[in-house]
Amino acid sequence: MNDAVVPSRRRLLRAAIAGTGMGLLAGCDALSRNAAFVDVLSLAEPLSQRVQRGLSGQRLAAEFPESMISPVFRPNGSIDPRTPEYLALKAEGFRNYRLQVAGLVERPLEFSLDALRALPTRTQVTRHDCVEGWSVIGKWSGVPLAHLLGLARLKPGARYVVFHCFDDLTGDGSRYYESVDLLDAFHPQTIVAHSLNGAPLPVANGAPVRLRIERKLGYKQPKYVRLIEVVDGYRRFGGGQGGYWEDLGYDWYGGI
Ligand SMILES: Nc1nc2c(c(=O)[nH]1)N[C@H]1C(S)=C(S)[C@@H](COP(=O)(O)O)O[C@H]1N2
Ligand SMILES: [Mo]
Repeated sequence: MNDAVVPSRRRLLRAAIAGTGMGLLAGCDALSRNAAFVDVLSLAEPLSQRVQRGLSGQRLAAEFPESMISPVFRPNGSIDPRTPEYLALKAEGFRNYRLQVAGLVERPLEFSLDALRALPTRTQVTRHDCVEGWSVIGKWSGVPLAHLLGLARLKPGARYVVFHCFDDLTGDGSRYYESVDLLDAFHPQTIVAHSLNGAPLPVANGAPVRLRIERKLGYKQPKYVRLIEVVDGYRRFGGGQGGYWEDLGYDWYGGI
């Protein structure tokens, strides 16, 4: 694959920003002209990832009729986090939960659950594919991540978004985390989900808030999200590979 894919991917990102309404927000025209931001598309990437992106661009994941929703959205990984900070929030019905948006942003933000629910909402019925070999279909509602990032306004140098979670899956004091590039962060089906099948997220599926990044495999759908951090690189987090399972050898791109 030669660099010929890069210009078309730049166009896709501009289209993605326009499609999410970002173009209407103050500062966003400047953002889309910002070389560092657009430069996310020319990152050195593994060949497979460039081929996949080159072929599919901002293609949407399939969405399904409500009649196909699975009776139970099978939970996996952490299903009942026991870290002290999570237990304290859960004990209060998440009333004191605040989702933080920070890092390379002009305006760091915090949202209560009520504040998140009052923001523009996208609902999508999608299939979740775990690498263990099972799939389930669920209806998710939440705030497009593009909207939150538009409110926070990216600073020059922003290239990735890291999601920090409350749970300690291994039990060694570390916390689950994940990351995506800006193209996936601004994808129209990337939402900060607060509802599953029309009800608040159950604890097993990531209460109070999880990401849905619909073009990605299950392990790239972080649950129990505490902080959304905009960064210039993800090497300094965890084991340096961009996510909990990536640190154990899984592919960072994790596309489907
Ligand atoms: N914080 C956190 N997020 C996580 C996990 C986890 O253990 N902790 N497991 C991942 C994996 S491997 C899968 S398949 C899905 C499971 O989501 P579900 O429990 O809603 O089915 O969450 C992903 N996100
Ligand atoms: Mo998974």
